[in-house]
Amino acid sequence: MAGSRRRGLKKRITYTVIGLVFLAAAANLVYPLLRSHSSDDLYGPYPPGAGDTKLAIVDPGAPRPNVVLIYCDDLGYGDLGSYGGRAIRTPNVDRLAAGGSRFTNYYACNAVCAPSRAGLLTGRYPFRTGVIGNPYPGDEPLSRRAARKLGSILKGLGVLDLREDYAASGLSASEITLAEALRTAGYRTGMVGKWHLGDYSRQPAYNPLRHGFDFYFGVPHSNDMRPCPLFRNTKMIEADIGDNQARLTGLYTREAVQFIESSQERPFFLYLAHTFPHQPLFASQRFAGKSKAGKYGDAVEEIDWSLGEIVACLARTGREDNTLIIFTSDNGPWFEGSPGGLRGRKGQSYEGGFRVPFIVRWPGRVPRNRVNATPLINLDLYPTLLALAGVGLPGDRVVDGLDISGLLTGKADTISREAIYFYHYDLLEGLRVGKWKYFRKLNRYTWPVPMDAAPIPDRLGRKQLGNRWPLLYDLENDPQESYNVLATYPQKGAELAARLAHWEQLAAANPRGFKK
Ligand SMILES: [Ca+2]
Repeated sequence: MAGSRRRGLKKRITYTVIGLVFLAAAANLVYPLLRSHSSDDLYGPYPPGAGDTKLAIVDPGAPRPNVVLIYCDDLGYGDLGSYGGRAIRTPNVDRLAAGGSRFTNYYACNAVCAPSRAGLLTGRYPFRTGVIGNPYPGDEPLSRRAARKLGSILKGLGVLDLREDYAASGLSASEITLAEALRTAGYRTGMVGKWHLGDYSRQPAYNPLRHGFDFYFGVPHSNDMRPCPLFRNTKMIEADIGDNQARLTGLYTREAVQFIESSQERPFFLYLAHTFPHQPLFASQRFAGKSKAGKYGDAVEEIDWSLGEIVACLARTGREDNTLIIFTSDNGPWFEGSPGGLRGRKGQSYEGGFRVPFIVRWPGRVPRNRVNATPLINLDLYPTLLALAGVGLPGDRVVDGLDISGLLTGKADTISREAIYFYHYDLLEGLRVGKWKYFRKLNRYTWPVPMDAAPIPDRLGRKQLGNRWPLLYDLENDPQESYNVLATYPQKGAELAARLAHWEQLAAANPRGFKK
C-alpha cells in the first residue's frame, strides 16, 4: 500500500513539473505578443528640462507674414489639376499655383499620417520624437485592438513590417512645436482639423492647446479610427462623429474662416489639417457624386472649394498680400487617389508614398507661376517659417529641416543639402542625394501587394531572378523607379550605402538629437 502511495505521489510531482514547464513555455511565447513597448525602449527618455527651452527673436526686422498651412490627408502627387490630374476639378488650388510657386520634388518625412505631422511641427525626423507610427484611440473597441494584435503576430512571422508597438502615444511636451515657436514672435495660433499627435480625449496633455495653439477645433485622429470625437479647444462637442462626416470639410472651413476674421491685431498662424481624402470618404451634398473621380474626387473638390473660401476671406479682410499660403499633403494616396504615375502608395518608401504636392503663394514675395524641382522635405517648413518670423532655432537640439525661405522667395534657385532620408517607422530604408535614390531594403507594410519589395529566398529562385536589394534609381531618367541601375553605377551605390550607414550611426548615437 505504501509503495503504491509513493508511486502516486511521484506521478503527481512529475505531472506538476511537466505542467509547469509547459506553462512557462507558453507564457514565454505569449508574453512578447502581449507586452507593450514604448518609444523609450528605442531611444531613452528626453533629457530633463527639455520642455522648458525658450526660443528667442533673432531678427526683429523679419517680415512676419500670416501663415495658412493647409495639410491634406493622403492626397496624392497626381490628384490636382496643376500636377497633371484630369479627373478632379481643382480650380482654386490651380489658381493658387499660378499665383505662386509649385514644387515637384517635395517629400513628406514619412509615408503615414502621424509621423509626417510630428516632423512637420518640429522640423525633426520622427524617430527623434518617437512618433514613428500612428497612435490609436485610447478607448478603441476590443475587436480593433485584437485585429492590430493579430497584425503584430503576423509581423512576427515576417508577413507584415509593423512596429506600432514602439510608436509614442503622442507628441512629447519636451518638443517645441511650430505653433509654440511662432508664438515667440507674437503670432496668434490656431489649428483646425485632424491632430493625430496623441488622443487628447483620453490624455489631455496631448491637446493642441497644450502644444502652442491658442485655438483648436477638430478630431484627435483619423476618421477610420473609432471613437472619433469632435473637440472645440479642450471641450468635447461630440463623443463620436461616426459616419456623420459629410459635414466635416464645411465645418472646418467655417472655423478656419472665423479664426482668420478674428485675428486682426497680430500676425496669425492657421494650421488647417483636413480629414480628407483619407478613407472613409465623404463629401457634402453639394459635392457628392459631382466629380469624375468617385467619392475620392468629390472629397478633393470640396477641399478645393474650402481653399477658395479661405482665399476669399483673406481678400475680404485685406490680408492677401501679407499671408503666406501653403497647400500640401501628409503622405501619398492610400487605396484611392493618384500618385501621378510614381511608383508606390501610402506606407511605402517609393516616390508615390512620400512625394506630395507643395504649393506656396505669397503675393509679391514668392514668384508667380514658377515650377521648381529642388528636392525638399516637410521638415524644412519649421526652420523656414521660424526664419520668416525672425525666431531663432532651438539651440539645445537637432533640427533636421533646412531654412528654404531663400528658395521660396526666389532669391535662390536651389539649396545645399546632404540627403533626404526615407524611414519606415524607425527603420532607415533609403536616401535621396541629387537625382539618385538608394534603398537598402523596403518594407512590406502593404502586403500582399508589393511582392516586388520582398527578398527572394533561394528556394523560390533567388539564383534565377537575382536578389531585390539593394536598389539604385536614377530619378531624373527614371522617375517611376522602374530600373535598378546598381550594376551600372556600383560606385554610386557604394557611396550612398556608406552615407546611409554613416547617418544611421550618428542617429543611433544620439537619436533624440539633444546637444550635450
Ligand atoms: Ca495620411
